[in-house]
Amino acid sequence: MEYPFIKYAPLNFSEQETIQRSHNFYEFMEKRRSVREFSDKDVPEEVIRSIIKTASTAPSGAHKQPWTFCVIRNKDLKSKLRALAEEEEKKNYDGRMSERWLKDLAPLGTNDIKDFIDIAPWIIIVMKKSYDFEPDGTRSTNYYVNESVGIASGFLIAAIHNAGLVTLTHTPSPMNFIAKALNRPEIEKPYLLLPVGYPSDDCEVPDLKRKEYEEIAIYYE
Ligand code: IYR
Repeated sequence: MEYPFIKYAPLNFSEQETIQRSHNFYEFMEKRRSVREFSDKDVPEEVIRSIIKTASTAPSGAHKQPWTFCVIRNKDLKSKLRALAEEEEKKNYDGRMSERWLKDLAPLGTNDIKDFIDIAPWIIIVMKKSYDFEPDGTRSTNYYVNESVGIASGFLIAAIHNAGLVTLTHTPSPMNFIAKALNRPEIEKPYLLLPVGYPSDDCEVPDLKRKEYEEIAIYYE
């Protein structure tokens, strides 16, 4: 693929605006929480479209955009995915996860019941494509696939929060059952399952604290 180069249109905020916007965005993102208790209140399809389009603005290795977003609202398919996810998670919680892992998860109150897959109006499955096919059928390579799809997922989560909705980065593992249930081609592997919707009225989240700035940033002279 050859691209002509075009002039980049800078946003040109004043320094004051830059400072203000960086504060405002932080304050807004700081309110995001992973939620496990969903309402069945519907969300327009238009919203799903724009959040996925936002995710797909993410940078990717050699601009290969190595992702597919599977969008599910069919109740039977959601129930099927929930049953399969719970089957795997039961094995995880009943022995596949180490004692230490279970101990680390205990304060978060997670378990093998994944009712949010049934309840949330939409499920988005982020798929990663380790390789691809050109329109002429020749095989092409993707690069930094985990990094690229991770960044796109971050954009997606931010877009969900921006719309006033909630999600959970659910990783029922192993996740092969999802590709099978959704009839996806061999080139795609499930990366994340995100329920998207509103929190339930009585939704609670653990009162966790985020690391202090001094713990996460190191400056060099
Ligand atoms: N996949 C399991 C377990 C789990 C693992 C981590 I690391 C979490 O932060 C939360 C859950 C589950 O979804 O329950």
